[in-house]
Parts: sequence; C-alpha cells; structure tokens
Amino acid sequence: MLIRRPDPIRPSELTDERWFRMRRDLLAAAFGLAIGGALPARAAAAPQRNARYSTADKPNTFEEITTYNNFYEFGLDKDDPARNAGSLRTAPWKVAIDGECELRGSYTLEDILRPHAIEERVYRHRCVEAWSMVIPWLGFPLADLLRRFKPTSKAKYVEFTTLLDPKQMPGQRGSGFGGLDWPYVEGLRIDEAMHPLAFMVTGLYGRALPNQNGAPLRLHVPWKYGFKSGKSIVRIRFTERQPACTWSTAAPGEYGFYANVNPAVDHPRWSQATERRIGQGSGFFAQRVPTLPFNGYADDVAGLYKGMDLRRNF
Ligand SMILES: Nc1nc2c(c(=O)[nH]1)N[C@H]1C(S)=C(S)[C@@H](COP(=O)(O)O)O[C@H]1N2
Ligand SMILES: [Mo]
Repeated sequence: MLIRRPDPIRPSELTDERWFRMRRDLLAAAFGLAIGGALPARAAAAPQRNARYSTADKPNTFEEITTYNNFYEFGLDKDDPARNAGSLRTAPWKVAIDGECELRGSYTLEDILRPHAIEERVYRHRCVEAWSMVIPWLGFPLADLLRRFKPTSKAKYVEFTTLLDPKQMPGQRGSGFGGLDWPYVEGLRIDEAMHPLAFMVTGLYGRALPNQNGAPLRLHVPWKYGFKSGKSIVRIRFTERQPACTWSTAAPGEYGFYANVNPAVDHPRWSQATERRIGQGSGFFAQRVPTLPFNGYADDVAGLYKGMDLRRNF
C-alpha cells in the first residue's frame, strides 16, 4: 500500500521549480531544441526568418499543425499522434551516422546540433493525401549537417531512419498498422539531400518541436509529398544504391521513390491536381486550391530532374 509522506517540496520551492522549467523551456524553444536537450554553443541570437526560402502564404495555426498529424507509430487517425506521442522520450537522443562517409559513428543530439545556427523557414507542406499546410519551422539546412560527416564519392543516396521502440511507440506493437514495416525509412538522392531547400527541423512556431511533429529531429523536403520527410530520426546512412523506403516498399504502384509533388500525375486512387488547405473550411465547405508542380518550388528544384520522365519516376 502507498504510504503518505509529507510533501518534500515547500510552496516557495515549487515556484522556483516552475520558474526554472519555464525558463528552460523558453530557452530550448528559442534554439529549436527538445526540452531537456543542451543548448548549441553557437546559438547566440534568436532564430531569424529566412526570407529567401519562406513562402508568403499564411501559416496554419499552432493548434492545426500540432493536432492534425501523420505519425503512424502513434496511431492512424489525425489526432492520434497529439494524444499518444507523450510516451516518446526525446532526451537523451542519439543519431547514428553510417555508410559511405568518413566520420561514421554515434552522435548525441547535442553533437548533431551544436555547430548549426537555427533559422525559421515558412514552408508549404503537401501530403500525398491531397491536404496541405503552411508551417513556420525552425531548423537548419540538411546539407550543412551531411557535409560534416564527409560523404565519400560512393555516397549516391541518403537514408533516414525513425526510432524503433514499440515500448514508446504503440503503433509498432503487435501487428501495428498492417502493411508497414518498422522502423519507418525514407531516402533521398544525394543531390536532393544537398539542395538548400532540404531542411533539418528542430522546432516550429519559435518553440521546441512537439513530439507529434517528429521531435527531436525531423526532415522536411518541401517539394515532395510529406511521407518523404521522416520524423524522430535516429540514423542517417549514406548509400551507393537507392534505399528501400517504407512507402514505396509497402505499395510500389502508389508511392514512388521520388514522390515529387506533381499535379499532372495522379495517385492511382485519387487526383493530385488540387489540395485542401487545413483550416480553410471542411467537409462540403472545404476549399480546394490548385496544387503546384514541385509544390511551388519548381524554380528552385526542377533542374534536379532534367531529362527524367516524371511520370515513370513518380
Ligand atoms: N516516422 C514517420 N515519419 C513520418 C510519417 C510517419 O507516419 N512516420 N508520416 C509522414 C507523412 S505522410 C506526413 S504528411 C508528414 C506529416 O508531418 P506533420 O505531422 O509534422 O505535418 O510526416 C511524414 N513523416
Ligand atoms: Mo503525408
């Protein structure tokens, strides 16, 4: 039975503890870190918005961005991740760097983040399910991270793996979601990964990244369907061959390796010509807007695919 002991914390200390937590959370948020993580040495100033790589579209609300999620490790319904991702422990966190690079090894989140200045980028985010959002992310260019590990000339692709831990991720227990093999793996061609738009995300709306959005470290590749942007990354591997990715393995006829947003190439079961902006009406009143080639980033990225048949390489 439980033995009641006198509360060891006096009210005055409680206030201090609360103040300490608030300060720590604010600091962590300012630097795009998960609560409990150490601060990067270089983070001297508050994150600035990168105007060159930010859309003028109106951002979705914090509420919309953090309660309408795809993160199947925490359930299939859009509000499941917000309800279930509290069980994810984001500190301590390690990332394994592997494959075709000189500096393979296991790095702490602090090692990963320390040299990078965190900036804000307002990106359009287009899900393959034909809905979209506008999200003010915090983070830094993926290319800056990848270069640090000195990829070899054989590094033609990069693979990103999400945490595998059924204890923390209820969707990985038992049979989980039929058809998906855990852990979640997605990958990019090396030139895509090195493109300045490919973004390593550590926060949103000036705050630490909520678990349901892929804390403490997730990718966003804004010209591709959202499923290419892996969450809660624990491994980055440089490869010579195209990696086997979760979605293109589960349903190769529906989800390709490239997954570039393309209104001219429909999904076999639905059109990709338009999208529903989350927050702009729902059901019968949902407002649909035209989907743009490469999600509106064609000027920046179309060159990566010169000469490729985008219908075959969907
Ligand atoms: N590990 C993991 N990463 C994932 C997913 C997932 O289910 N598991 N869903 C993907 C899909 S389909 C989308 S649209 C985006 C959603 O990101 P958001 O919830 O931050 O909007 O995450 C992607 N990354
Ligand atoms: Mo998605």
